[in-house]
Amino acid sequence: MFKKLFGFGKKKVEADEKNKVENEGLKIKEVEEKKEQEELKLKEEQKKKELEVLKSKEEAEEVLKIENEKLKIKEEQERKELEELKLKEEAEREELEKLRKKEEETRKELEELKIKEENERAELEKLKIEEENRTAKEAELGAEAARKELEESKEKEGASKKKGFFKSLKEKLTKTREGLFGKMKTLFSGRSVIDEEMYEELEDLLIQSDIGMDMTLKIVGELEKEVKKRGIKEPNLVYDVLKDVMEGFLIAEGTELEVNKPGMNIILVVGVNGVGKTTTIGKLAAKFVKDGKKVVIGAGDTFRAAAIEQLEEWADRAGADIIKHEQGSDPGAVVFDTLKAGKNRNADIVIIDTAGRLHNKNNLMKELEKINIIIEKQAGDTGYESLLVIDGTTGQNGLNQAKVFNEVTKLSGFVVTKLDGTAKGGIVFAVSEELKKPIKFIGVGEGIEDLREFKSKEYIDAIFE
Ligand SMILES: Nc1nc2c(ncn2[C@@H]2O[C@H](COP(=O)(O)OP(=O)(O)O)[C@@H](O)[C@H]2O)c(=O)[nH]1
Ligand SMILES: [Mg+2]
Repeated sequence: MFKKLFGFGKKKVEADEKNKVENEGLKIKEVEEKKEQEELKLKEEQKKKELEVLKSKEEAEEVLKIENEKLKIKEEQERKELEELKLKEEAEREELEKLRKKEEETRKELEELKIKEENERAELEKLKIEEENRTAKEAELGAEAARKELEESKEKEGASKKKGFFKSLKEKLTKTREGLFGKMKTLFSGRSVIDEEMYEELEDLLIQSDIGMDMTLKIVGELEKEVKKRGIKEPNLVYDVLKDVMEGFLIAEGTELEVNKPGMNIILVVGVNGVGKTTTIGKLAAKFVKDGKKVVIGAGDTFRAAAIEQLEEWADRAGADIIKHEQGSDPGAVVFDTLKAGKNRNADIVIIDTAGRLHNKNNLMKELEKINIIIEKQAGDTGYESLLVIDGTTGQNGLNQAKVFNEVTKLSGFVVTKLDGTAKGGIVFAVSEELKKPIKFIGVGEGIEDLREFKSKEYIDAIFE
């Protein structure tokens, strides 16, 4: 039993031992499990932390991204601003360039104006000197010489009366006919074919005869057309075509003076000094008196005493009355008195002489304006002739003077004088072309009969061979 007990006790001890060991193992296991759990927890903790780090990293990245975006926008804005600035700068530069150009233009204009003024001044100076020379010459000549001159021209007049009118005109225009227009005939007859060279040579000749560039080109252009149209092949036949073409360019309408209205007809004569106004008035008056008209002349050139005397001589010869004031008096008053006298004396025609000082365009304009107003008051709606006298020997210069007068007065036509003294009868064409008004008379000498009504065909016949 003891044994049994002992055995049992042994067994119990063994069991207890076993239990103890088992418990020990369980404990260890528990500790191990706890450790494991703790480790897991730690791991989780770590993971969590990592996640958090990741998250904050992501957030930081997001912030960076936004920051970048902002930066980009700012950059874009700056770029745009720069662009705008550039554009503005460009515009400013352009504006500056424009301003500079404008300045340059104004400078040039001013320069041109200065030159023009200088030229005008020189021209006026020249005219003044010319006039002074003429005045001196006139004084020198004196009354005796003037009388002699008149007698001589009376003789001439007698001689020309014996000849027919047409023959006489041809004779008077000998210089022009034998000069350039004569050369033209040789130009055509001296060649065998019609070619460009022929037309070019013709151009040169026409320009030399004072026809002017524009008119020359028109004439030659028309001639080429007409030659083709007529089928002309021989150069010497071109001369006649040229004659027709040139005639066509002369103004044929309104060449007659309108002086046959019932009542008093008024003719105002203007032009630069020395062109032949007074002489033309004398010739005109003689012609009208011969036609049975009562003529009164007004001495509107009050500038020089010699001018008044000269007109008196002409009035005497022509058989016309003259109204004059003292030298230096107001031309407007002379015009007024002349018109009054014309009315009182039942004149058919009143002719008014004027001074032609071109020293100052403004003064001339004012003086002529005043005279025009006085005449207009008298003439009313019937109108009057306003003739500009041009010296045919002065070429382009004469034409330029004519343009000035044409600007300041209402001209009805022209008188071209001294065509007997020039080989350049082409001025007649230039006048027709440039001033677009008819030539009414031409002066072909100093004699009382040396004023011819201008008929284009007669003129052409007289200057062509
Ligand atoms: N050869 C020529 N001389 C002329 C002609 N007309 C006028 N004269 C002369 O030109 C000069 C000036 O003429 P004048 O009538 O005093 O000019 P005005 O100053 O315009 O009045 C005078 O010597 C005239 O004899 C003309 O047709 N032929
Ligand atoms: Mg005169």
